[in-house]
Amino acid sequence: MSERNTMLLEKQAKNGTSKYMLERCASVNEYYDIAFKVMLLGDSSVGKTCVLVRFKDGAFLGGNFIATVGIDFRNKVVDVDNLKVKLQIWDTAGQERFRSVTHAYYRDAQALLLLYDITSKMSFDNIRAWLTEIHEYAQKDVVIMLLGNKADVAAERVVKTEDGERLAKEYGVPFMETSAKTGVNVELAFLAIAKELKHRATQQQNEPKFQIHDYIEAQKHKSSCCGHM
Ligand SMILES: Nc1nc2c(ncn2[C@@H]2O[C@H](COP(=O)(O)OP(=O)(O)O)[C@@H](O)[C@H]2O)c(=O)[nH]1
Ligand SMILES: [Mg+2]
Repeated sequence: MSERNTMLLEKQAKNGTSKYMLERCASVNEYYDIAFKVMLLGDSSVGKTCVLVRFKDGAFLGGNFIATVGIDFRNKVVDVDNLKVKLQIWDTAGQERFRSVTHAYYRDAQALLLLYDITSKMSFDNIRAWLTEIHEYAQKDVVIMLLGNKADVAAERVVKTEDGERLAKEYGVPFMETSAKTGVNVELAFLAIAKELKHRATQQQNEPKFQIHDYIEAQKHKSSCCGHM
């Protein structure tokens, strides 16, 4: 969210006029009602850049390794109920994980997508370190989601789905396996985040809370009946 939007939000919160702001903004010809900052985190080469490109452009950057230089972001507007939600998705370079520069970036992120590669035990083992970092530096109410990426490469899998599920349960975060190559669950991951953030921002007191875990489970089952990893 821009500095101006943050200021507006704070002002409204002080005035007690509204829990959220509906500001119609035009950005590169695309209108949105509300915007959120989302960050992709995880070790180098787990597929963060590919997942972002898959979501943003519906394509897969196969073959060569696309070195992410520093930190970069892409915007995508999605429809949630009747609102246009802009996700500003920040892509990071994994090798910077213990550098203070990355911390500064996710301090103001509303959601974090934490990725590991199902063909890399090391990237999975590092998730705990990532979560420790996140709990130290991110906002207290940040939405976290764990993603086991490269679900398409079954032959080289070394991290079982159950292991991912167990770890996610331990930390109380939603989990799913994704593939930037086939696209499986990529849109669902971002949509679930967008829905959760939108509901948090606009929820009235008497409204039932949005259940991100239930939503994901329902959608996963829907797609698993006919989808392929
Ligand atoms: N098979 C497969 N390869 C992937 C997938 N996602 C990324 N890759 C490959 O993994 C490598 C690293 O991806 P990249 O997005 O650059 O990782 P990052 O360092 O986390 O941004 C590249 O060669 C990608 O083509 C996926 O879902 N399936
Ligand atoms: Mg990258």
